Amino acid sequence: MAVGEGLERSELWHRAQKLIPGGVNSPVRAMRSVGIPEPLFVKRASGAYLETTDGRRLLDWVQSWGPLPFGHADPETIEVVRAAALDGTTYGASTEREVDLAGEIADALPSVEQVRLVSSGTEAAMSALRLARGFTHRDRIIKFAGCYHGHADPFLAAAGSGLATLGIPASPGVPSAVTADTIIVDYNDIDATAAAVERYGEGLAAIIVEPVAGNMGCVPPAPGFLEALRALCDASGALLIFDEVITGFRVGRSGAQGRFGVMPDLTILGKIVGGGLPLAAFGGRTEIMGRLAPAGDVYQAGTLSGNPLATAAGLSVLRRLRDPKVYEELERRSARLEAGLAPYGHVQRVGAMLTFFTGSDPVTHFVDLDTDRYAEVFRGLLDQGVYLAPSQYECMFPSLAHGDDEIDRTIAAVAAVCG
Ligand code: HOZ
Repeated sequence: MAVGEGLERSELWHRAQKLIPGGVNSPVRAMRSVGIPEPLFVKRASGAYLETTDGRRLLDWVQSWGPLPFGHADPETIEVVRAAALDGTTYGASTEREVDLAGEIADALPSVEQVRLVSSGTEAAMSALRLARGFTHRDRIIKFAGCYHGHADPFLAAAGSGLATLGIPASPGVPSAVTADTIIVDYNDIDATAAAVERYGEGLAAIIVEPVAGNMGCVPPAPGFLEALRALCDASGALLIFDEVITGFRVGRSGAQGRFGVMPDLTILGKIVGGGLPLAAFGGRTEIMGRLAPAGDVYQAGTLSGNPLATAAGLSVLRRLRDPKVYEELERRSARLEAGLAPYGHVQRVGAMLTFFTGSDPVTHFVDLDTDRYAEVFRGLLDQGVYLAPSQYECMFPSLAHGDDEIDRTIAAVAAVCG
């Protein structure tokens, strides 16, 4: 069936547009920017594949934007979630699994001593920033153009992901006074960051960064960039915040901080820590985290925080990620994909996250990408049953469910479309 056909899908889309703004519950799901008027509606998913309501089986490289190192409907995750649900879906009170999950995170991430669990990456980023401001008694932050830290007000300036895709430089509804304290610098530009710290350093609460950018396409940190941020924070008294929502447990068990050997003061986590259920976290040294209420006076809370189903899923996944063979295999498969795609564009990869750029130039910071060409390639691949993110500003997320067959089939499809 050709892309866009299917009565059920059109009916659904019609209804969705009436009932849901723009027809979608998160802007990155819309496909207009790749020239497809109606987004896919997913019926079910398993392993590396999605099945849509109009009966298509798609080889899925989006994988819910990153939380699934073992692929969709991973049997062990399903089993622990089912078992957890039988004991109740939420208590609004403490559980043993929350403590175990915090322990698993602290054990994996070298910079983290204490963890607070929340429900989304946006919430984690927003809370980490409040904590950094409360701890330092300062307001300003430096953020990098093209990095995306969820949709809380202070971060909606020159943000990547859906804002880059839709060309929304700054969102109405965000008070200008809030973003006035957000200083924007180009990713990987050490001199510009140093100049910003020089200028605003006294009032600087934090530098926040995706240690591998995943929301302007996959953009690795230049050699020395993360180290320079660490040194600038140390010199100015600002906190260094790594947003590891995408990189955490993906580019290695110890995240980007372990992979690149640079320790932040605070770490934001999401996606994989929840094993595919809504859970995120932020953590750091006890000295800083201890300022959170009720231990301290920086307020942060959540009814569903540490949800028993989500902690069950997260624990099941994180415990299996203790096995180094998982990362060796993710690395091998991702490298195979990278090598196969490289002749047809420009591939940037760190561990199991990569972007196939349809242009040929290396991407080192946020730039306007050739979205028209990407849209053509996206549609060509979808016609062949291969589903990439509906935006050039996002990543592909290999999992252990993507075997060599899936990888080779994708390379062949790209060769047919781009060759
Ligand atoms: N980080 C994800 C996309 N880059 C977020 C998914 C969403 O916004 O729905």
